[in-house]
Amino acid sequence: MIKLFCFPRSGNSREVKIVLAEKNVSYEPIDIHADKEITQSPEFKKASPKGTVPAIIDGGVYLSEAFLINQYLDGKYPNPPLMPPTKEGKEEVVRLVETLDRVMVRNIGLLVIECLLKPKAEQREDFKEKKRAEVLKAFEEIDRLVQSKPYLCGEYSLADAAVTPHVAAFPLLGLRIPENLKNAAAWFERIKARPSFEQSLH
Ligand SMILES: N[C@@H](CCC(=O)N[C@@H](CS)C(=O)NCC(=O)O)C(=O)O
Repeated sequence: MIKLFCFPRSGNSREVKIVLAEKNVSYEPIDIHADKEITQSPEFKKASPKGTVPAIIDGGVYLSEAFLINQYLDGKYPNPPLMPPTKEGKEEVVRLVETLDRVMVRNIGLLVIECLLKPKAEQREDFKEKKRAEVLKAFEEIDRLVQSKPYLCGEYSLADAAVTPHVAAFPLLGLRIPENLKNAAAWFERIKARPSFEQSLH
């Protein structure tokens, strides 16, 4: 069975949990915060040389980075497919995930640190406002993408899985989907209605 190194509140780990749920693949979650020795183990270090989660061990395969893991899973468990069938379609998903990671997901990560991990007295309000504005700017692109299709690249794909946990964290970060972005709001309702949303919570 696949071993997934993770911790319950890790958004990046949830990206992988979503894909495992979509594909109905069972796995053994290993909470790296449950025991300090886990991160010191040769197994974890081999799976995740940078020490980040998610990371997996699947037989002889050791892999980290959420999107790389998800591409691996999509190849190994092709049903249901979470990548478009054509080369151009696949390239579009990869490009979009890379772009959204740069312009949105990283800024959400910085907001998590600033809003949730720092003591209140050390939090910089101006920094939070700047990052919130950058996230919402990027969100306009999501609204545009789902204007005429149900999901970011047409059918539900790894691109949707890649951003779901980070959008789900909005309320914790003083963010909400702006009312004028009705397409994006409807897209996120569709995402939340998928069983993988609840199944990936823990
Ligand atoms: N680009 C990586 C980011 C992984 C990452 O930053 N994970 C966080 C948890 S959400 C982590 O492991 N933080 C602990 C650390 O950096 O030591 C991915 O997509 O997997």
